Amino acid sequence: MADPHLAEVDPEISKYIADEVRRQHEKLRLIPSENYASTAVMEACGSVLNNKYSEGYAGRRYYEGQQNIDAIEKLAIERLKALFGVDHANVQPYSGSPANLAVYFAFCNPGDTIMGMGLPSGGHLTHGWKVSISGKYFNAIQYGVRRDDHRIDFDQVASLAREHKPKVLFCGTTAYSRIVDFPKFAEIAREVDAILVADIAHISGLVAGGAHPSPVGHAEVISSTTHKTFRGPRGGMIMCDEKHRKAIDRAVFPGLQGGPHNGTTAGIAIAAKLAMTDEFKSYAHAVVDNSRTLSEVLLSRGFDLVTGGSDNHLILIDLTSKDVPGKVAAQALDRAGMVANYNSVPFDTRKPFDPSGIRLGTPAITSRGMGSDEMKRLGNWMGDVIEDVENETLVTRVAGEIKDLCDQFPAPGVPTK
Ligand code: DSN
Repeated sequence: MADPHLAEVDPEISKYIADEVRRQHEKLRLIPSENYASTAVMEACGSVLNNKYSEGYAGRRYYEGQQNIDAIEKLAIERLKALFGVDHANVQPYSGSPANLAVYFAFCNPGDTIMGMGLPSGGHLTHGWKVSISGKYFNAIQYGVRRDDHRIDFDQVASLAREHKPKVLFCGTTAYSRIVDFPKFAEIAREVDAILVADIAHISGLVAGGAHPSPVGHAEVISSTTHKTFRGPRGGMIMCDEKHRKAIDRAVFPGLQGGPHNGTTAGIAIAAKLAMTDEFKSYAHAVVDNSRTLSEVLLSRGFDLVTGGSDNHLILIDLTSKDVPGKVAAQALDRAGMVANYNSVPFDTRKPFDPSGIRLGTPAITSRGMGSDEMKRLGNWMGDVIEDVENETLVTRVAGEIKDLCDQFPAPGVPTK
């Protein structure tokens, strides 16, 4: 059977991919949940592993021909156990949302009480927000941040937990720029006999690299995506104490999913191997250093940062004082070569589709090797554009300067030729 290359089979898709390569090269990608996976990870994801079905777990599959897949999945699991210091890892969840759904399925029945951080405060949809299955199928109690400093309101977490006695207490965030205090959550979970689940999707690379405290020893279950600060493939993982191994494995398969995506499993194994290196530890710390530097420049430009700064990879800006809606700012920044996302801020008076803030982060630009000097330039470009959003001459000039900068910092996994 003829087997021509993509450019010949489907020139339209081929062109879009080529355009995306260019976009990912010549813009500063600031969406904090995005990154550049390494070439090695990309190779595994695009390999023949795509062609194999492997329902079940290593040594207990429902299909033959698993000689290589079993070895790959075992390697991924062993490396994650060593890297994070956990008893068990399941690497089959298709991504973060299915991972969290599997956690609920492992421990809860429909109607049970669960608790998580509300989306408007920086939690994730799957932590019980009303439009998600986690908010519809469970009695979801939502905690938030304090009005005065926008930090997690632990008095509220404790009083809601005592009142509602959730089976599962989720901690972990998607739009929160500070350290998550896992020991404090664990204390509350213990008091009400809840299972503490730490969703470290955003920070798993920082945890692996020692740039954010680990939830291990505090949370009995840890869920994550694998493609954010962890720099792996698009995927998910659940790590847990030995006592929960069976419940988690059963919930993922056959509870929720069919065959695992084996190319992704290999990508997770590779990412875990890379995350054990000193180079990765330096990367994780550089992500945080860059976020701090960028925060300082933005503060010096008069921006109002939620919580007043950042000690992780992420910055949330409330643009109310600049009198520019988040969406307008995000669109102008994109035209100028800086890709962030518009985002609600805590206690936002605007609607989620047209909110007051923008969210940005340093994982991807740090993967390109950018550092303090580049953060200073970036903060000032952002200030210039947001303070003059309709100035297309400025936007074009900044986009050109950013392209020149990007040419000096090739991105991992993005072919330049
Ligand atoms: N976790 C989301 C984000 O932070 O972008 C995606 O689900």
